[in-house]
Amino acid sequence: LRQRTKQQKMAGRGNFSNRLGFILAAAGSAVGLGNIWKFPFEVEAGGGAAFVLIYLIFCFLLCFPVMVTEIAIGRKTNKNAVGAFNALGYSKWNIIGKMGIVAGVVILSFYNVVAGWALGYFFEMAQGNFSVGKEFGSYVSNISTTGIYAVIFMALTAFVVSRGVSAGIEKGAKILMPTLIVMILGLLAYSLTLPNAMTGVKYYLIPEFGELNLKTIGGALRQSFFSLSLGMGTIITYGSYLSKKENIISSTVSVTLFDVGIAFLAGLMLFPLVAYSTGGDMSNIQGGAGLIFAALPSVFESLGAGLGSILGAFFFLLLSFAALTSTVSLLEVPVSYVVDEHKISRPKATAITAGVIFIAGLPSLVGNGYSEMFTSFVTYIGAEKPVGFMDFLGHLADCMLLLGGFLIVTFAGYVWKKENLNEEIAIGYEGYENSRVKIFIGFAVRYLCPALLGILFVMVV
Ligand code: VAL
Repeated sequence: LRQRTKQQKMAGRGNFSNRLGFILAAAGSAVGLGNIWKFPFEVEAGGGAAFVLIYLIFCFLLCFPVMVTEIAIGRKTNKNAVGAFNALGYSKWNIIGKMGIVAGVVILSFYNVVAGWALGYFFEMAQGNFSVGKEFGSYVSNISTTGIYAVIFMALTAFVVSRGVSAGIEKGAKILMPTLIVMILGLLAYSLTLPNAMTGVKYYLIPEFGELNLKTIGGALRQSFFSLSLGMGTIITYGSYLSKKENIISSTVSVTLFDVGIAFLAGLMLFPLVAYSTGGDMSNIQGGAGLIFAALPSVFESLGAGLGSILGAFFFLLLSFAALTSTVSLLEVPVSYVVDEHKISRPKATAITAGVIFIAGLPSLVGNGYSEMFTSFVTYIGAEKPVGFMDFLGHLADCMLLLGGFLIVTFAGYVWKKENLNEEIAIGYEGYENSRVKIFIGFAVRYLCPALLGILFVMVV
């Protein structure tokens, strides 16, 4: 009998135990390096609040219907990103799922490297070694250190995923997400008390509409898809573990608000810290990827060795937690595919996929100064200098996410048909039939999203 239960357990795909479990896991996927590391410097480059405004519009107008569709397709079929399209009877369209898996794998390959830096910085800060910021370039090119942290991070991710949906992913999110919120709020409250904090807040929030152009609008669109984990198979997969009792619309609203809220708070926490360390002079702050890894350590140093070390360690631990719930969701996409389609046990599938993705991440690992070839990998037409392998993959993935988003709404609107989509959403949502949101979703998947995403895709990639 015990043998049989074990077999049944292996065949079963698992489920989130309740709505909160799903929301925390999906929000855990969404909230990640994208929010705390990328969002603030995108805002800074894109004209402050003007960028935030466009970003919010994209999240609620374009990403919202995409997320609803992804969850509905996953839940309807209880299948992985590829199997879902087969189960609906449209196996030709499973190309959307395949592209999602590839995008998820590509992202995880380099994301894990950056997550490893965050973990490494945690230990550096804890030891009071603030010089890593100034030596950021040599830190990331030293692959014997960054390589070890990348291995550790992938192993942690694999550990959570191998435990399954409720005992691994959900449990992890239930511990890490509340901790993350408390940490962000604590650090935010502290940073707002520092001298020149308001200069930082103003710098962050006063809109400069002059800085809005096609490039920054494209940046906002890419950021919204990346941050909400759309087009990478994750939300379809997590949706497949969601119970029929739950309301897809309100779950999507919660996840979106969670993601947008954390990104916003991360910026609000960061810029006062930066303003404090520069004495309120914001004319010369370092943007880009270095905003956190290169600039923050000296911010913490300026708070004094004891306090700086505690707060610095605290910050990079927070960043590592945020990254972990995201890497877990990214690894779950191929694992769920391998478990469903190839009937391999979850622990084995996890070990194999994590190993392969780690190896795929090696060019990103060495492409930050160690290997000349991968550090200056390609020069885009019209660009001044070459970008590294990691940036190249980031760009490639962004294109895939937008294309995936475009294709999935088009699929739902014209192939699977909005009636079927609505039928799935109505389960778990009393009164959906006569609601305005139903009219919006129908309009969005047929006209709004395909048209806008199609146009923007051509304009910004
Ligand atoms: N959405 C996450 C992030 O913003 C990952 C999964 C890309 O970091």
